[in-house]
Amino acid sequence: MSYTDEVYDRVVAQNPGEPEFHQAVKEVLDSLKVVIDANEEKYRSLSILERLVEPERIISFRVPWVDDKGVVQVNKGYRVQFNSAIGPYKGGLRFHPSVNQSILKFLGFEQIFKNSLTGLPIGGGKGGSNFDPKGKSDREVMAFCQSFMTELSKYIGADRDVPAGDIGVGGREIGYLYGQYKRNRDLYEGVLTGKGLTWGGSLVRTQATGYGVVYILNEMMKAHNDEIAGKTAIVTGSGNVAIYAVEKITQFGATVVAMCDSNGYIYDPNGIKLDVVKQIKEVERGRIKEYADRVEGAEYHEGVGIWNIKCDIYLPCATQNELGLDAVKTLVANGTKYIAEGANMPTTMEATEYVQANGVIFMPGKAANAGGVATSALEMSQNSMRLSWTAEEVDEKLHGIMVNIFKKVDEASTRYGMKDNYVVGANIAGFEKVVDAMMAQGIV
Ligand code: NDP
Ligand code: 2IT
Repeated sequence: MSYTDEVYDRVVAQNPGEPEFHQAVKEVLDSLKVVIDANEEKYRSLSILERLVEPERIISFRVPWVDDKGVVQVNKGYRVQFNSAIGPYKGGLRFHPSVNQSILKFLGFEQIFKNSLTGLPIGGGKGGSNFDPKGKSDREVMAFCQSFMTELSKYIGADRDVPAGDIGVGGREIGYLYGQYKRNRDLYEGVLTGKGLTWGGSLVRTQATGYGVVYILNEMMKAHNDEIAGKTAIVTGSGNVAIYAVEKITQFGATVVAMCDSNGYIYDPNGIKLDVVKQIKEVERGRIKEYADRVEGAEYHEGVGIWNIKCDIYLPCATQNELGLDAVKTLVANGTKYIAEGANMPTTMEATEYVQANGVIFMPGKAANAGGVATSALEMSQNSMRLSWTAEEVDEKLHGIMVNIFKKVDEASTRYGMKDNYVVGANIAGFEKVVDAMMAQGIV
């Protein structure tokens, strides 16, 4: 049995009930097979893969807080500190009722390779809670965040572990978390990213993930003698990543005809009016359904099925495993040519294999959505320098980073004889830097 298969079996046996973690590990190990096989003795003797799939540390804690009715609520809190070979742990916090250890381990594992691809000195981590911010008052969100940070603050720091946002964690939550960290630790330091502009945040961090998806999409389309202008696109979700992917792809000349949330999707053949979506989602914290009430000619469809709409470009920007085999069969049949993942692991393994086998150019999340964490790392740089860059400077650096990621991914896939297989390219290119650092640092 190959070393990669052995380690995968070990992960399944030793981490029962963690299907998302198994899935993320399988995809990476399958890609790495060509690299590992060529150096099997060396990697085996150092147990490199066994170490790579085992988080350095997982912190799991109780989060008690009091709701507006005076009732004491208890949530689970976690931080997975996965790998610090190339820098302090870095990765978002997710607040969503579905959060569990499996999901955070998959996200932390992916983050190792994503952060490596950025070229910046950041290790891999992820955290969060099964707390559901939906329908909660600001005071309830603050009470939860303060309790969560009271415990988390013991384990993080500007040179140790730097969390940020993810699903359910945006500027409001980062503010409450930062305030409590500062109060507990009495340190004004860059311990979180995605901060507000008056207290250490970076310009363009809000837009960075979505913009980065479109910058790398542009590179991959150019490499196939094509362009974004004039194309029809679907962007799933309607949160932070989705909104700024729509903004940028529209600037590049595409028409976005559909978006969604977890209740249903909107179809607007005239092109999504992003100011309306921003008002509903960023200001009112409402449902995407309301778009159809406000925009003439737009339709709302309850439930799933956004992929039934014809498009050239599909950007899944909501959540893991949102895009399955039946959905991609429809996309392929309707002529979709490009998929770039704004979300983390939104496409199932079978669906990924199907689109790759059917001529769709596919960019995996760990490359496509790396602009968010890359700009977080730029926020850390600015905090360390105690200076702020202009929006133009940050955007230019972000653009350069995404162009470089495309080059690295393309080069690695070509080097191993799998040109255009960007899944393999991203996993190998991400792995190479991390494994080099792990080997240099000895058995730790
Ligand atoms: P937000 O909380 O801002 O938005 C999430 C969006 O996805 C919402 O519209 C939400 O709808 C929707 N959604 C969630 N679950 C489902 C579902 N099961 N079906 C349909 N829609 C769903 O999160 P982000 O935009 O920050 O994150 C989106 C994805 O991007 C995640 O996978 C995240 O890990 C990834 N990501 C985020 C980065 C960032 O910088 N924020 C960086 C890199 C990746 P609803 O409101 O109904 O829940
Ligand atoms: O998945 C991700 O890369 C993020 N949620 C962003 C992490 C970060 O530290 O900015």
